[in-house]
Amino acid sequence: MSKILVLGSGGQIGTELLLSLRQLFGDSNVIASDIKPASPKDLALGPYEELNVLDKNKVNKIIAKYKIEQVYLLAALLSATAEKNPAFAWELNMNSLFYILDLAKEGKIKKVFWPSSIAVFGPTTPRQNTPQFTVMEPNTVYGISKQAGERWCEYYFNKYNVDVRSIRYPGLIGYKSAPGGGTTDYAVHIFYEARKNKRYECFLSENTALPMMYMPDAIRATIELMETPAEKVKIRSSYNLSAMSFTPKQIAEEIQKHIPEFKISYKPDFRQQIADSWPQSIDDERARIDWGWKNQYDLKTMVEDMLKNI
Ligand code: AKB
Repeated sequence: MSKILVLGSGGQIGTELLLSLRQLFGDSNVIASDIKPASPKDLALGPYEELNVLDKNKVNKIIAKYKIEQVYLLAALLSATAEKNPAFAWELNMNSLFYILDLAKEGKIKKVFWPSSIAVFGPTTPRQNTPQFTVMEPNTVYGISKQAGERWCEYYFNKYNVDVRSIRYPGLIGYKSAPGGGTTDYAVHIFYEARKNKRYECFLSENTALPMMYMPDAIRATIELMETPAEKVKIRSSYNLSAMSFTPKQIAEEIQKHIPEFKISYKPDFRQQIADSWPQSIDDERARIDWGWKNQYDLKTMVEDMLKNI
């Protein structure tokens, strides 16, 4: 059985991806790793390595120790946090990618997953139904690192035959893990505040439309892409992926159908400018054609499921 390493397994995507991978491939075949020390629960659930992805020697040792064949590299600073610490965001987001791509180039790993984002697009990109191939001039540190990362992934595939696969995630919404440092995080916080306090002050303005996806769809897409035969994965930079698009006002209205007393107010901060530079909706035809991607959740079904579970 091929061994899998999840780097950043304590993060928003990592937490849920780890659960799904272990369900599919067995607890002992999926190694969790995060910069955070293991909790007793982490240790009880399966192999866990405390690891800073910038510690190249330790990354090497863990890959050799478990004879890892596949790596999901999820450790990164997201858009809002990256703006506060540009140099570190660049170091973390880029160097970790190089370490893993180089290990794959040397034949020490067979397959790599690396997450990109809608942040690769910028203010000069067409914002509606943004195509797979289009103008890309990101103006955030996070977006620049993701765009550069995409170019390097494609380069390593073309030059060294590295089997690297990637998705441009939209904003992700789930209840099993907390988001951290993203511009789209409001769409998760809103649920907790709606339940607890019946009100939410949103850091984006009411009509800011952004592409979003429910976490079960995002996790399924990730594993489906990784399990697709290599010859079908035609895009080695990163795939556009889409499920739904909504504004803070629209998600609040959907929540009000279940919690009528819920109130939303708006106080845009620096994240508004980031959101304004991103697409409002995404064309993901290539993912649908190449590896059969299809979302299951829309705004209505996502809100129902979130409120059932939080
Ligand atoms: C963020 O808001 O930074 C992320 C993303 C869209 O990549 N959720």
